[in-house]
Amino acid sequence: MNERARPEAVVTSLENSPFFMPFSMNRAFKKAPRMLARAEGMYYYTPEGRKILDGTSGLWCVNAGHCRKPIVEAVQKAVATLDFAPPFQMGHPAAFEFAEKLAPLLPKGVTRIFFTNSGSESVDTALKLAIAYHRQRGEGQRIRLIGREKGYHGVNFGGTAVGGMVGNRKLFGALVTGVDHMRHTHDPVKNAFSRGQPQHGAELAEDLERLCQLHDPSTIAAVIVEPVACSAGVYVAPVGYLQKLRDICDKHGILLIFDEVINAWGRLGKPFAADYFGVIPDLITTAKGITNGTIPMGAVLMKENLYQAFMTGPENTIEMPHGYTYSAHPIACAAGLGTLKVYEDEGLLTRVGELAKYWEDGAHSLKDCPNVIDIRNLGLIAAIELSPRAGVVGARGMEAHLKAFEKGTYMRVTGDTIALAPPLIIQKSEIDQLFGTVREVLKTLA
Ligand code: PXG
Ligand code: PLP
Repeated sequence: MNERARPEAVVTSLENSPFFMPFSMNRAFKKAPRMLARAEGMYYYTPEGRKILDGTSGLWCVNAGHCRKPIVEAVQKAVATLDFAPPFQMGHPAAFEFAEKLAPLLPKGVTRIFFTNSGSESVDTALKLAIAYHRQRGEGQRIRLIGREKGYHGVNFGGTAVGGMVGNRKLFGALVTGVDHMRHTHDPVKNAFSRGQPQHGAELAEDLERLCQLHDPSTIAAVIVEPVACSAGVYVAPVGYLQKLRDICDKHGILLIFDEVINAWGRLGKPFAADYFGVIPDLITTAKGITNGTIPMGAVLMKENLYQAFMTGPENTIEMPHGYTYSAHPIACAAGLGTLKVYEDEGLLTRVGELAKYWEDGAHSLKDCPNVIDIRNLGLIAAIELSPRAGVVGARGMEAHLKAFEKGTYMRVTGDTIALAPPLIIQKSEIDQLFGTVREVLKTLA
């Protein structure tokens, strides 16, 4: 591995850069940038050649590790063969091949795949499909959408509206009408330091029944939840909670959407969280790990009856007036096919089953560190929640992020919660290294 200094690549000043960085502290970053120049396997390398352990799979997406050869080669070949093909009223073989290869991996009864380019697009697509599905069946009054507090469903209008992270909503006005939210499931009094699924909180699903009674259930189109809510700080569905949601949805004819943008692709030791929890939703939104983060792509996966509801009427009509210029982009499909090959060859969609206990023990070993008020985990995901400094929520978390980067580890923080979800190829020695660094960082934090 080449760790030589590469002075030519070192950035001098970004202070006046025109780049408006997404979801970032632009001014602080441009004064003191943290740059990544290349990546391989479990590691990033800075322009100076410093080696950085990737503790959060990029942004929860690089499940097979970085720059994996089968994916890189598939993309190189694709870009030199068919740079673009129009996805409306035309096709290309890789789109059909990718859908064909994905189908056997989907949870039982989930059969059809609509391609998008991100998690946000998947969410807005799924919400539109839900409303349109009811309309197709003569229930056009079902237009309400139910999300949950602390939910993250991307940044498009629909996803922002059903999302439940206040900071992501407050700047954007009234968003979408007809949206309501269930309570979140975080109960630190009863559940702090739970290992895996919390024991308490199944009854919080009754909140959906309450909203049904408030709005009249026949006006509700769909409910969307993340089985493990990752962005807001890793909140795992309590034992029995998802099944209760499923039962209430069935009782009232409401569609259940699992947002598995992060939860899918082996993160919990199964291809999908629906498999892990044994609860099958009507629609699944996904993205990220579908191409290992290499090329942007997302997908909405649905049960057969959803697809069939649109396959009515004369054959010379467009059944679903929705889609993106880059839906099923040939290079994304190639990246997806390469990714599936790596997942399959290395058993990555189930590997976490063997690692989860070791990971859980590592995470909970940090319980004695200063300022730690909760630790949450499932599969290869862990959150270490720190108490906020008086009057400055997020400052301690951000400092942890900066110190970890100095010590050669990249990890996400949300507020004062450290969120870890490394590539699924991680070795036990690297798990030790990761939690060892977090321990060192926590010891030195004011
Ligand atoms: N739904 C869920 C559950 C997500 O986690 C999206 C939708 C949106 O996907 P796109 O591809 O449009 O970003 C996400 C994305 C973080 C973090 O650090 C999480 C996401 C994105 C960026 C940062 O928690 N999740
Ligand atoms: N990844 C892919 C793409 C698969 O098709 C399968 C199994 O069908 C798996 C992973 C599971 O791998 P294993 O059976 O080696 O655990």
